Amino acid sequence: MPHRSFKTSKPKSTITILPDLGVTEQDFIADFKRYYSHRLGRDENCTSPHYAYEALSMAISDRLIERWKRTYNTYKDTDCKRAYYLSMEFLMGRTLSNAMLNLGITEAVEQAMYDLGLEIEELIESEPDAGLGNGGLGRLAACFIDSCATLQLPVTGYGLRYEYGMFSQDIVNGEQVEKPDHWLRNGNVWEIERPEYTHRIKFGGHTESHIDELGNKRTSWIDTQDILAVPYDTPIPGYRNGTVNTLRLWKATATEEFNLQEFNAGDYAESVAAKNTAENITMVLYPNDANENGKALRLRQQYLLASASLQDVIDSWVGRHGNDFSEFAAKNTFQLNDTHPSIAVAELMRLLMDVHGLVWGDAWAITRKTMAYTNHTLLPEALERWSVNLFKQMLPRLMEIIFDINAHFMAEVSAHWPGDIGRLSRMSIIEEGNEQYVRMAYLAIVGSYSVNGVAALHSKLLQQGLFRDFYEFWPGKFNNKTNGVTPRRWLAACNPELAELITATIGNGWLTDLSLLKKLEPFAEDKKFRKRWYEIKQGAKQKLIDYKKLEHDVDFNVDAIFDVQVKRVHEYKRQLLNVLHVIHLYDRIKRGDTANWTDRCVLIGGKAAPGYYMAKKIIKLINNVSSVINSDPDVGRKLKLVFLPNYRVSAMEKICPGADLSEQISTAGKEASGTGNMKFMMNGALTIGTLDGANIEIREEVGDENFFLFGLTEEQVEEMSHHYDPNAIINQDEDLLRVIRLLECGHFNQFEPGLFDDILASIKSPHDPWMTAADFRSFIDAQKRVEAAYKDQEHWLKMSILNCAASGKFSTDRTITDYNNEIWKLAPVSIKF
Ligand code: B1H
Repeated sequence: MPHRSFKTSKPKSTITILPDLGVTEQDFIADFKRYYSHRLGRDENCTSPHYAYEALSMAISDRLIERWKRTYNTYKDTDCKRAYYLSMEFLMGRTLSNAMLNLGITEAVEQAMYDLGLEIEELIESEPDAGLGNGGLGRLAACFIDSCATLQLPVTGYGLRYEYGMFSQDIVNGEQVEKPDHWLRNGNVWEIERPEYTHRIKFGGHTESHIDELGNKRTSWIDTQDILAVPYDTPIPGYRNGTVNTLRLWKATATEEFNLQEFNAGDYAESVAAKNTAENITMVLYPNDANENGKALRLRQQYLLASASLQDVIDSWVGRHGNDFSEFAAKNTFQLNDTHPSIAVAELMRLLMDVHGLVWGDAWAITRKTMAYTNHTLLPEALERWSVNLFKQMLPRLMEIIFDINAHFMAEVSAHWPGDIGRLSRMSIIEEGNEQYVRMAYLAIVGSYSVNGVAALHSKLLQQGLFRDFYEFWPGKFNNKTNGVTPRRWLAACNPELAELITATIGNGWLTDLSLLKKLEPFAEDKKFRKRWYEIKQGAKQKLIDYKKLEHDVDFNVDAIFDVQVKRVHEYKRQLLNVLHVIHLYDRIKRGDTANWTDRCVLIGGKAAPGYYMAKKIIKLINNVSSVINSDPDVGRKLKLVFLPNYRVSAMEKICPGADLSEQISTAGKEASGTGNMKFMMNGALTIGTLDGANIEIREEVGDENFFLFGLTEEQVEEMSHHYDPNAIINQDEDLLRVIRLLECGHFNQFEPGLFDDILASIKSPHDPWMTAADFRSFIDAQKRVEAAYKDQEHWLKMSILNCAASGKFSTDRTITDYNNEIWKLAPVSIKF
């Protein structure tokens, strides 16, 4: 590690080179130095780049503050309609390079740091990821708030400030080992604590009712154990437009009077220790992607988010309008990111009635015009249900309100379908049985004016399947909003070379209007352009090799197809099918069947939920197959398989520019949308995929000839599930049979007998919901088409360019514009700067 000695000589340029920040390079450098030495107390003896990263981030965030305050006050003063994105997850990743890009100062800061003898890259790398999310759902929230700021929409993100984010993944002996992610260990220079907006959150206790002087029933929720929610704000700058929106994350803390009794009894240490109970609530992110877990602490988290955020919005409303809520629904809308914050429906009712004195009818009318719900999954195991008993104990007042909402709703349903008992029990928010449960999705639907899915197929399946009764009742409530990703982070920032080529070719309008990428289409025919495209892709592949070489002792081959599957590990995403293909390729090499071979490097990365047995087995399988293949001299450069440990946002920023082939191979009907598929496409990878989620729309945009389609359709999956016979399929397919035999004879687990028996059993089970065997043949054939296509480099490059050119639809700017036009209806607010 070099010593940090800052050059004192004048920078090369003395003109104002940070116009977007209204500061000269000299002033900026002076700020940086002041922070480094006076605030952080470091000098040239400090070898860690971390403090230079912090000083730089402070200098940049200083310049954001003015605009942030102006944005905040403009929204307040103009009393414009506002939206609030309620989400248990915001998977932000790193902030520094994104902030520089959106402020338009990347090159200038790079130069300034260079003049100081610092490598900007090293500083960027020393920032920890803010991993406050599991995967696609959390990253979508992060992309959404970037687009909202860029579109100048008054939208605030509300979430939780987990002390520990998504665990960090180690691979030990081929197995996943989870390590806690204490991302706040070194502080967080981007956040500002705002204790003045602290709110009190109630838990436990009981309710008491009385009739008020007007004859209305009034309820108090008393003898509660309260905790406090303290907000921490992070600025969310729009792309070079002066808007700086807010992400407000709640941290749970103990109230002052917490356990006063024990304190007075002399149990000082015990009472202070009891603070932990309160602070535990926001201690850790639950690492279950697409799986409900039913833990009481999770319900506490959900309620804290809903209650603190709603109180925040209502307090600010009352500050401007007093107790007059007649315009509240016209001026405020809440988007619920899945059912995780959907208790907000009941909490808004409680606050309006119990705290602000509205009667049921008025409160219900407001709630139903204020809430909007997005569903992100059809998987039954991910649908949230909370035990009524748990609810009653933890949140007795909320449980009463939910029963009341349900009673009103059941009356509406029976008025519409008199005597249809079956429908009543199917649609009830309360699931009856040995134990009663609250169906959170139904609560969200009943309490919202809009319900959307996240890709066309997914929204259709919601309407025809999972939410069919509700769709028949309220067809107008249902709509689709196909997901997207922000092109600032996922093209401009992560792939600057490609971004520069695009800008040099079609101008820079694409950064805020991604449909302009269409203009690249004719350049697919331009040989010089293709050559440049090729060089950039190869450069990105080389960079990826260099980055990964540190961790792996693998002899990579930059001319091989880089075949990439990175996402959470889940059976429905079928990393297993990918491995079966790799084993098949290995088998071909061993058999000598390598005529017309195309070299391939398969990269797989992703985390398994800590309690997900099969997902962890699949990781172990990938690693075992990898060590056999990579060390076999017969295989050599023809084939490599590498597991990329600790996949996260900052890893994807390095991976997606270097991918040739994007694996989107979920069982049709199971992946709601996918968003990694969009990042790869934007960066010029071709997709091999099923007709699932947003793959369908990707293929529509780019054309079938530029997409490698395979597999059963959703209808075929559904139809085949009634008579699925994987053993017959295996026995009729020589290649699959050989793969299965290799697994059965323990070829990849020579010293660990029986290790993969459960995986084999799942493939052979007639009840395998993921139908891995059914899609094997079609997958292998599609991969053969990939190999042939890759051999024709010029043609492959054309397809790569056309994929990027056709990716315009998948910008979250388009997604958010759709949310705004069809759901929120906010007017953009321009902020002078
Ligand atoms: C998605 C989740 C999810 N769908 C439960 N559902 C969670 C469910 O902590 N939990 O309990 C966390 C996450 N995540 C993903 O959302 C879909 O699988 C993707 O297909 C989709 O692209 C993404 C964004 O819409």
